Amino acid sequence: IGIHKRGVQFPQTHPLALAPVTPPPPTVDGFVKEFLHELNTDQGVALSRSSINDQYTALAHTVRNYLTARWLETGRKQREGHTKSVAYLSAEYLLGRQLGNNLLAANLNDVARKALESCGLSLDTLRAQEVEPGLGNGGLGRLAACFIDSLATMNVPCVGYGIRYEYGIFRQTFVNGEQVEQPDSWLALGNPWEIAHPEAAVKVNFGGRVETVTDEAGVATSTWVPEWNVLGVPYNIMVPGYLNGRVNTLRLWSAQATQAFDLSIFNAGDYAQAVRAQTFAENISKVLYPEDSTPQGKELRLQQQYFFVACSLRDFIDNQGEDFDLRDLPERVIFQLNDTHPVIAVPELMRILIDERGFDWNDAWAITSKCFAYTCHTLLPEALEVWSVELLGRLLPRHLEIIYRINTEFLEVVRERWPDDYLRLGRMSIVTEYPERGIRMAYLATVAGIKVNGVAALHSQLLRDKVLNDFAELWPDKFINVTNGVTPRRFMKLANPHLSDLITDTIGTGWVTDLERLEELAPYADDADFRAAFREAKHANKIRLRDRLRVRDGIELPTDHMLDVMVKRLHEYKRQTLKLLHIVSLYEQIISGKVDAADVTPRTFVFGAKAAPGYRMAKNIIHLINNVGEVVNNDPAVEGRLKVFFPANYNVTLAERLIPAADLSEQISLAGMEASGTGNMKFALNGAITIGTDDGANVEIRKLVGDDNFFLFGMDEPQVAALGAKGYHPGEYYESDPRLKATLDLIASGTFSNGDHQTFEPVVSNLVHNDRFMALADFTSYIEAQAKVDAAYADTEAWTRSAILNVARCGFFSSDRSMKDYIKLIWGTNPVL
Ligand code: CR6
Repeated sequence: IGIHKRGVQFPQTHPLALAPVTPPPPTVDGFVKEFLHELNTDQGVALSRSSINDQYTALAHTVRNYLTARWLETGRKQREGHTKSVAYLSAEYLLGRQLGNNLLAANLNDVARKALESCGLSLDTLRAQEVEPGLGNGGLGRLAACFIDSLATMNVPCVGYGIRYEYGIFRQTFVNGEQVEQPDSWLALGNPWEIAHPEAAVKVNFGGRVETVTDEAGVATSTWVPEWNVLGVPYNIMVPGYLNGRVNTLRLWSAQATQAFDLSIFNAGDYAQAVRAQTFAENISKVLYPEDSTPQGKELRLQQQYFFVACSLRDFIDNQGEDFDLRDLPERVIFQLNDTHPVIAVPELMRILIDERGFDWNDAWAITSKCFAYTCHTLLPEALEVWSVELLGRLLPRHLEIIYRINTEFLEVVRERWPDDYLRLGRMSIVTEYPERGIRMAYLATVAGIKVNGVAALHSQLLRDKVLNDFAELWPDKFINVTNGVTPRRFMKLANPHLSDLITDTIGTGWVTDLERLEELAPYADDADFRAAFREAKHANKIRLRDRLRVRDGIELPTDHMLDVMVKRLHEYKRQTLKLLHIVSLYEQIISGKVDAADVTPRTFVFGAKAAPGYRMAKNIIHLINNVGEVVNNDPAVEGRLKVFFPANYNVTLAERLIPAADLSEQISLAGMEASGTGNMKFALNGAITIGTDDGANVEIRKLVGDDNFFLFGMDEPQVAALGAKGYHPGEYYESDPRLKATLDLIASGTFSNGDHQTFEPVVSNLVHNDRFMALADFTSYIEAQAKVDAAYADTEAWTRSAILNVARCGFFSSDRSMKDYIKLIWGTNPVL
């Protein structure tokens, strides 16, 4: 296995073979023909005998066929144009279902619907058959998916590189209110969107040792003698631009054993031993690590990271052709590092250049230090990856050696700038000594990257001022901000057809690819007819959500309540508990007779959240939310006023139904903790109003929509820092606010645990005695803001006006704009038309 020769010249080429086969323009009859052809020849079944999965697969292939010619064409132009590409390196892509998105991009929706109808089939049924590829945990993975959609839509050459996990993020179920994880076997029924290229497999080495020989002139040469290896098999997935005929590629790597199994051992009868090597190798791409923002320093995870990065670099370089001069690499590519997960690519490129291509250190570094840029997605110290030197040295000894040298040379630069500042040297060293000797991947990325960006204005500022402050002093121009964005194709056009149609009827179609044009809606906020139509769309979305939840979860969602939604990973810093305290407090006030139920605004609270399987506190919080729902939903005292639902297994598919239906968007993290958030943008763009802290991209949302159209509460980041410095004692808040005390006491009393006091003791005592994320400090302010929400909601026309202004003023949060910023500030790539 090596590079597979491509582009063989065939003699006597038939004229039809000169260009990719273009399918006839999509007519209903043409589509039916193509669909039946796929069903018969590819699935090998007659329509009358076909299963829904056969039909879905044939439909997917039909759509794929229509896109194929454009895909091949895109590839050809890219190769021949020698243009600079973006290679987006990301361990996660949370794609969501493909069928609907690709029908939309190819403008095949209506044709497909009619074609299927004429075969007695329903497009909606077939769409529901698709299992979404959940190859990501949350925001970071979904962001990558939005970015590649935008780049394709903007005609920018890009290849997304990642891992084809056999099992994505676990499927969450609840048993007696507690989270139970089930494997996500998303490939069980096949994946019609991918094309495997086993002939293009890449070999990846691991382990072993480094041998150094010094020649007579005293020049040392290092050779890596690895101990074992695996193959990376690429799977290509189309990334079609929206209605522009461009189709980029997402290339995901799957691990395979270099030797399938040992026949001699098998023949001797030890079957398990015979397949051991294979099992071991294939484990690498077996499953996505389900930690969000708090990576575990596990060996398999480092194997995954190196595996996909080594495959991707080799693939990109080989694709440049045999006589490509690697000195030109910076003109050909920018490797964008999505968080620290792919940072091992830096020493890998150095290794390729030095060990395989014979460059000396300085030349290799001159190239490498122009090829990478780094996006940081966090502020939590525990989220910054540090690899133990012991582990890294064992798995990648040559890379460790290279990292040490990078560090040595880097510290020289620091010493030159700040002679004798030993503390600073220690602080900035890529190699840390505590708690054990380790490699700080964020520092390595910062040293190597041409740019380092945060993901929202506040986040980037805090990176500069706090987390990476020493580096920002050394290289002030390296640090920039690119605020995150979301794709309006999936999260408006596809997810919210009612609102999208209304917008298009009002301002035309251009907004889908030029989201700032939503501004043109602003004047309509004052138009009573438009407001009525806007409300109608929201109501229709609540009905669509009700119908889905009824079938999916057996939930009966009231469609006449304010819909108050908090969906995101379960994390203490995001403060689902603060939301819960609000709900329990409302409930407590009613059942204790302090408030008349009739005076309470009818609200339905919906949560969606997965907890990392090993995160005990998060799981306890999930249990509590479910049990609060159980009690509240069955208590006649609050009937018609409060409902609390927690549909299991929140994912992209559910988000697409949930977000368009929401009235209130909960973005309540402790200020200075949420790097950006992207759910916040999706809600605002779909006409929900935000209640939120001054954190992440909330800051920018509020600035754009205006204070009147945003419910701000809580401490800001400087106040949080000041309180932390002074010493935070949550118990004082508990003692001094009777409403808070009553709320926490109600939980502690066992009301939500059949009288048992132990079940939720961890949550309660953590809040009262520790409360790292200061939920109690923000409680009063939050409750006051929620009272304002109730008052505002009572004025239907004013509320609708605010909601419309949220949509109109959030065009900035398109991922197309994010991509423009990356291009202008970092990549210097151009669209290729
Ligand atoms: N957990 C941030 O926490 C941000 C996304 C995408 C996160 C979140 O605020 O919107 O990245 N960070 O930039 C990490 O995953 C490390 C996330 O999704």
